[in-house]
Amino acid sequence: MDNAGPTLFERIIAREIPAAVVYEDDRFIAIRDIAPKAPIHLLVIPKKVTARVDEIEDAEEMGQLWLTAVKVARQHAADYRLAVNCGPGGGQVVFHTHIHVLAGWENGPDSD
Ligand code: DGP
Repeated sequence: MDNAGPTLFERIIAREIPAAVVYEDDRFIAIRDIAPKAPIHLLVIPKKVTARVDEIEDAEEMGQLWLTAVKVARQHAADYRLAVNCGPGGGQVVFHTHIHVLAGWENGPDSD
């Protein structure tokens, strides 16, 4: 990470920017995506900042991130898609690691 100042998601965690928070504990926050690409579209975000998921080297940290994403997903849907965009070429635009939780389609993700 460089020292370019707080990330967008750090500012959301600090309540400097409003967001619809659906889950929070001491290590993670989950919010509704501002531009949803599914009927349910959440972002699960570690409070410990890394720019992209492949910067997380600690297995416990990585495990807790995915366990939290699954927990949050199950709180909203029985079936869901978890997705990570990694780097500009992977579609990432916010460089603070996050997992997308996408769900709520009538007949699966390719039905709408
Ligand atoms: P990615 O492409 O993986 O970096 O996804 C970033 C997501 O963040 C994108 O789906 C839109 C969402 N997003 C961007 N700005 C905001 C914001 O200010 N608030 C919320 N809740 N979501 C945002």
